[in-house]
Amino acid sequence: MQAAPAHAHDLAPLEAPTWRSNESRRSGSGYESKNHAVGECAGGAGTNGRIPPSRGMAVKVMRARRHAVGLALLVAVPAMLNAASGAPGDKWVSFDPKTNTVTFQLEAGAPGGNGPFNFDGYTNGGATLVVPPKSNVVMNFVNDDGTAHSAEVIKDADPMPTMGADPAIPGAFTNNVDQGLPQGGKDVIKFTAPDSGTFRIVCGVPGHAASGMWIRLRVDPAAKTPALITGK
Ligand SMILES: [Cu+2]
Repeated sequence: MQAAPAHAHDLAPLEAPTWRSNESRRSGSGYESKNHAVGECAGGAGTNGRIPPSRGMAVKVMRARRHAVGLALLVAVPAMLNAASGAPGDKWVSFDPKTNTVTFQLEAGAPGGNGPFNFDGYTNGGATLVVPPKSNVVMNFVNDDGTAHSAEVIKDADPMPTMGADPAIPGAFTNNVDQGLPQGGKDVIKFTAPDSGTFRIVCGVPGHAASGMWIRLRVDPAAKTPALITGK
C-alpha cells in the first residue's frame, strides 16, 4: 500500500516558471503557534477562486507612433497556464538542470479535484512528486480554497497525523502549518532533497490530511529530472 510507483518518467527539462510570483513570509520556525490551531479551520465553501490567466499574448506593433504610452499597458504574460505540453505533471513541475532546482507548483484546493481538500487536484497519495537526490526543491504553495490550508513534508508512515507535526526535512513546511493560510495565501517552501526517501506532502490543518489532503514525495536516486506521477 505504501509502495512508491515503480519508475519516474523522463521528462525533458522545462523552462523555469515565470507565471506566478510568490512571496515568502516565513519567520522563525513557524511552530510558535502550534497550540491554538485546533478549531481554527475557518469554514466556508471552497470557492476555488483561481486567478484567470492573462490573455495578453497578442503582440501589437505600434508603427509610426512617436510616444508609446500605450505600450506600458500591454502586459504580456506567457499563457503557460493553458499550455498542455505532455505528461500530466508538466503543468506543475519544472526543472533547471544548471542549478539542479526543482520548482513545484503546490495548489491547495485546486479546481477540478475530488473536492477542495486536494493538492493540485490529487488526494490520498494519488500523485507522487519524484525529485533527483540533492536537488534544490522550491514548492510554490498557494491556497485556492475558501478553507485555510497549509503544506508540510512529513515521513511516509501511518498513522496519518491529525495535524501538523515535525517536518521530515528541515524547512519543508509553510507558514502557519496548523492554522493554514487563507484563500489566496502563498508561501514558498525551500529545501534540499536528501539522497533518497519517501515522504508525504500533507495539509497540517487539523483533520485535513486524515481526510485525504495529501500527496507523496519521493527522492529517487535514479531520477535525473523531476516528475509528478499520478496514481497510487
Ligand atoms: Cu487543508
